[in-house]
Amino acid sequence: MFLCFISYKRNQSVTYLKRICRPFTFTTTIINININILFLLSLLLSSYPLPLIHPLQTMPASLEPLDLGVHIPYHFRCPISLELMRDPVTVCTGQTYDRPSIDSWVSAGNTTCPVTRATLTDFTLIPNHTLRRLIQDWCVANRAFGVERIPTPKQPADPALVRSLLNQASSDSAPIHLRLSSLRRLRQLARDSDKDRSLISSQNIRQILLPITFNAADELKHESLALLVLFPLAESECAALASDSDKVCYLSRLLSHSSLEVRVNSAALIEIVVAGTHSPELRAQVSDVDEIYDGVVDLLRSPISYPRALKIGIKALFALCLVKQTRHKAVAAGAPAVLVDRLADFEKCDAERALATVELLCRIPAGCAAFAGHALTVPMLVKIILKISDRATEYAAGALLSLCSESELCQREAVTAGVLTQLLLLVQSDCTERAKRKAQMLLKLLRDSWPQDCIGNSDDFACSQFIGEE
Ligand SMILES: *[C@@H]1O[C@H](CO)[C@@H](O)[C@H](O)[C@H]1NC(C)=O
Ligand SMILES: CC(=O)N[C@H]1CO[C@H](CO)[C@@H](O)[C@@H]1O
Repeated sequence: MFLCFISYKRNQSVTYLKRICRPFTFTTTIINININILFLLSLLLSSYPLPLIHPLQTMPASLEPLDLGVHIPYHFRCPISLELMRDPVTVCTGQTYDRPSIDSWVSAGNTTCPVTRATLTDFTLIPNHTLRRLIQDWCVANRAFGVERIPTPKQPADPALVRSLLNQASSDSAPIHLRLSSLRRLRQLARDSDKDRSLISSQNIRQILLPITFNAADELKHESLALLVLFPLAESECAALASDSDKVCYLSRLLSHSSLEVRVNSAALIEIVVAGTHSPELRAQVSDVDEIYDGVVDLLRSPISYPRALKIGIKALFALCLVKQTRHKAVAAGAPAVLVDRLADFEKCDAERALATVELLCRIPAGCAAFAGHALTVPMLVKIILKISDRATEYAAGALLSLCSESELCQREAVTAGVLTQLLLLVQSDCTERAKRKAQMLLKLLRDSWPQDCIGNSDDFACSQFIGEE
C-alpha cells in the first residue's frame, strides 16, 4: 500500500513538474533526477521500521531516566521542581526554593508559601548564599559522576542602587567623572540582565537621559546615548525627536565621529526614531537628511570583528529605505554595492533585513540599475535564495524578478547561475505563497524570453552542481 502511495505521489509530482516545466525541453533531466531522489527517499523510508508498527521496541529507550549515578541530597533539591537548586533563595516564611521555581509560582498568581501554605506577606527573595556554596562544593566533589559546576547566578540589582545611580547621572552639580561612571554602571546592568534593564526602564530613564544626550558635555552625551539606545522609545518621544531638526542634524553629524561606537549608537537612535514614528511626513523629514546615508552605509563597511556595527547598520538602512521618496539617497550613497559585498557576513535575521532592503532598492530604477551593474548581485541572490529563511526566499525572489524584468543581462546571469533549478525546487517546497508566486512569474519571464536549447545547456550544468553539493 505504501508503495502504491509512493507511486501515486510520484506520478503526481511528475505531472506537477511537467506542468510547470512544459516549456523547457531540458527539464526532463531535472525531473528525472528530482524524481529519482524522491523515489530513493521513499524506498529508504519504506524499509525503515516505523515506530507505529513496533511501538514497544522504540519506547523504553526514550523513557529511561537520566541516571548520574549519584544521589542528590534532599536539602539541595527545590521543593517545587525537586531538582538540584541553582540559585537558592529564601522567602519570608524561612523556606528555601530555586529562584526560577518560586518566581513562576508567584507569577502564576499564587500568594502562599508552597511548603508551609502560609500567606507570603512579602515577595522579596533573599539569596541563600550558604546553601549555594554548599551545593557548588557538592557539585565539584561529584564531578567524577558527571555533575557540572553551577555558575554563580547574577543577583538582580537593588532598586535603591538604580535610583541613586540615576540621581548621580542626572545631577548637574555632580562632577563629570561621577556622572560618567554612574552612566557606565547603569549600562553594564542594563546589558547584563533583562530584569535589571526593566528595573532601570521603570525609573523614567528616557526622560532623564534624553536631555543629557543632547545638552551635556560631549563625553556625557556619548555615554548617555549609549545607554539610551538600550531602551525602546514611546511613539510620542520618537515623533518629538523626528520633528526636531537640530537633534536630527546632531545625530547625523555623530555618524561621522571618529569613534565607531559613537557612530553605531547614533545610527541606533536614528533607527529607533524612524522605525518608531508613525507619521509618514516626519519619517520622510528624517530620511531626507543626506549625511545619514553616507554614515549608515559606511557602518556596513565595518570589519566583521565588530558585528554590532553590521547589525545596527542594516537595521537603520532598512528602516530608512522603507521611506519611498528618499530611497534614491541610499542608492547614491553606495548601498547596493555594500549590500551585495556583505550579504554573506550577516546573521540570519540581518540577512533577511539585508535582502528585504535589496528588494526595496530594486523597486526604483536607480537601485535596479546599480544592482544590475554589480557582477555578484545575481549569482549571490541565486545562491542564497533557498538558504536563509522563508522570508529571505521571498525577498530574494522579488529582487531577482525586478532585476530580470529590467535587464536581459541579469536574465542570462541568473540562468547561468542555475536559477531555474532553484526556482523549481522553490515551487515544490512548502515556502510561502508570495514566494511561489514570484518564482512562477520569474519562470514565466525566463521561459518567454529564452530559446529552449540555451537554457538546456546551462541548466544541466547547474543541476549537476546542485547534486554534487548536497
Ligand atoms: C538556607 O537554606 C537552608 C536549607 O533550606 C536553611 O536551613 C537555612 O536556614 C537557609 N539560610 C537562610 C539564611 O535563609
Ligand atoms: C491562585 C493560583 O493561581 N493558584 C495556583 C498555584 O499554583 C498551582 C500549581 O502551580 C496552581 O494549580 C494553582 O492554580
